[in-house]
Amino acid sequence: MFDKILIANRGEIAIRIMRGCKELDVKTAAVYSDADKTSLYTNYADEKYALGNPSPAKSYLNIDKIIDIAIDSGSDAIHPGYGFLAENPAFASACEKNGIKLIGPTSNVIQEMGDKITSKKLMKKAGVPVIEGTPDGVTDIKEASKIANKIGYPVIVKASAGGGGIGMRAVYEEDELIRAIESTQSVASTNFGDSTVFIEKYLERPRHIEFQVLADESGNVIHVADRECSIQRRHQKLLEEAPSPIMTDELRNQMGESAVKAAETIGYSGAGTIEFLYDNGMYYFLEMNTRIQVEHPITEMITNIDLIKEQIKIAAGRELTLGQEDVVVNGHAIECRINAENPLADFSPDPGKITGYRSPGGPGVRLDSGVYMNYTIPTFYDSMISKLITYGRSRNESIARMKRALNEYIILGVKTTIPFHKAIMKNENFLQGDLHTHFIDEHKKGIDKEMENVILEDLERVSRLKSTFMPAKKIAAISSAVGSYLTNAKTQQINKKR
Ligand code: MV4
Repeated sequence: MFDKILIANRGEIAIRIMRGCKELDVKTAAVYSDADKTSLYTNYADEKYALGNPSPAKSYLNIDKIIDIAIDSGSDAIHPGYGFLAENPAFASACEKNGIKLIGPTSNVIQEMGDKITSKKLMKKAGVPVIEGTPDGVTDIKEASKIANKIGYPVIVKASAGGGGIGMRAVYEEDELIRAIESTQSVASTNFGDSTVFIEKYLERPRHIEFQVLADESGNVIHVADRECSIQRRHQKLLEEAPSPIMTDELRNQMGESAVKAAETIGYSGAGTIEFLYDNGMYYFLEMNTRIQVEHPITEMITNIDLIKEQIKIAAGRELTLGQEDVVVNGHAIECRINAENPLADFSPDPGKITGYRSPGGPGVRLDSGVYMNYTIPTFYDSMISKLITYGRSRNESIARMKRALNEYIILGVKTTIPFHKAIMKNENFLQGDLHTHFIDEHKKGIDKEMENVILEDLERVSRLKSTFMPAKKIAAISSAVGSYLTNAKTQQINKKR
């Protein structure tokens, strides 16, 4: 086992990784930028090292600096978490060159999976279902038109490099094809320095279902079940659940077998995720993520497997002690991402000081967070405050617990996505498990209306506190904090009602 692991990340995931290290009796080293001097995670580490300048490029993305710190601190491994240097082949190769074990796959595997054309080819060859489309990049418009006609419209033009749906364009008729190709090429070129694009059949309302895999360095591969991640906004996940509401044992065996094949065929090692689009009874490989993901806790809850500890043990060269038969799905888990954003103003970020904080608890509630009362959320990084995870024996129980936990959760000083999640918990389509990747767009009106209702309910709850223990001044402050989500017009309407 490693003696010391450097955690090349910040916030809740740094804490989550350190928790795994503690349980394995491995020492930890944290890195922090000037903006993270007061961040909670640095206190969980045995040692901490300054990165200086808060800009991501100069701190958490600074490969040379992080490698130097790993060497100077005597760390024998680096855990990259998610984002930042996770999935950066240059970073993986720098670790390899310096004899530091990166907790993740090899640089070569990261590179191959980062290129969508390459990964799709590898999967097709391995017999994993892929969406019909051009096998290579398209440059010739005539050729592209011919293929698009053969596939049948709508088609989608995607960039081979990068990810996160950047530049991709759905095309409904031949007339639009040229412009879509040119636009995707141009966006891909600016963003990734690679203008290669490809075309495939466009699925209009698919579900996003992903499989967790674990692979050791001896070639043993298992899948650790599925997650449903269809509720996204501009390719940012907001809420995930495990298992998918549509999952059956049969479908899980089938998709799980494809996921295992996918990992096997590329010689994967570590924890990874195989993303699929599910449409009309069929599923197709979309992308592979070669990192631990934000939403890993829901898988941990339903399988009782500690994915972080498994990652570390695999990187230390141990063989998996879990066989496929040891992965038993039990119950249901939901994760709500609590971000400092105003969900009633296009999810615009609202970083700042947390002036009031009370976290939820009780049966089936897990909260992975990196914040505390009076903490100021820096403006330099993502706006996630915490991940609220609830577990139940059934989907309904996990939903009931999520509703309760969201109502217990008090965050003052910044606007959060809590009202959004409360609205989702009441949405009839969500309750039915009727989900797809355009869920939020399609139900925006209803969700917005429901958010206004829950904010009104919160105001009522605050006003009821008056008769119990809180001074009037405090009540007024909370009341105005809750009301600040709404537009001025709406607030006036509420004030009249009160
Ligand atoms: C698609 C698709 C429909 N048909 N490909 C979005 C991100 C990128 N990784 C791939 N994406 C999509 N690819 C075909 N052929 C729909 C999406 C998509 C999506 C996928 C997963 C989760 C959320 C999404 C939201 C919008 C579009």
